Amino acid sequence: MIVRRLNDVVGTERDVSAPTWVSRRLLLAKDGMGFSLHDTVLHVGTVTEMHYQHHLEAVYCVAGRAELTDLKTGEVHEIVPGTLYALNDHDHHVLRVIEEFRSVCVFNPPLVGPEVHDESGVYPVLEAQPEEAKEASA
Ligand code: 9YT
Repeated sequence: MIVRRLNDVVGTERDVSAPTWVSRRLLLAKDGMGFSLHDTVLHVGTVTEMHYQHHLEAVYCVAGRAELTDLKTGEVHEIVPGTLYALNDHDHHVLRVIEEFRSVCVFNPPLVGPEVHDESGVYPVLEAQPEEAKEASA
């Protein structure tokens, strides 16, 4: 069983930042769950374009407010606490944050750890390194 707290993760290699967000990766590929789970905050006033071509992602908003635009259809959704959106078709989308936006994000396949968006809003597919190999190279 894994019991892990946000405080255990903050300031470690599981705490990953990009210009518009910070993602605390509570579960990663190496935890063996088949998905990763993040506590992610997007900063107020930011606009983030994303296109997860290699991953499926579900985002459950727990605080704040954002406007989500589906860049294929032009459809716009208000995302507030209690709202889930699932990118079940690798949907190209943009999130405009109106109030600091906090969410629980789940990725399949799981992130390995350090992924951030490239210039097209894509996350790369990284190979998970077995724990023993990492210890040996440290
Ligand atoms: C809501 C969203 O997708 N934010 C970007 C960061 C990403 N979800 C992550 O790695 O936690």
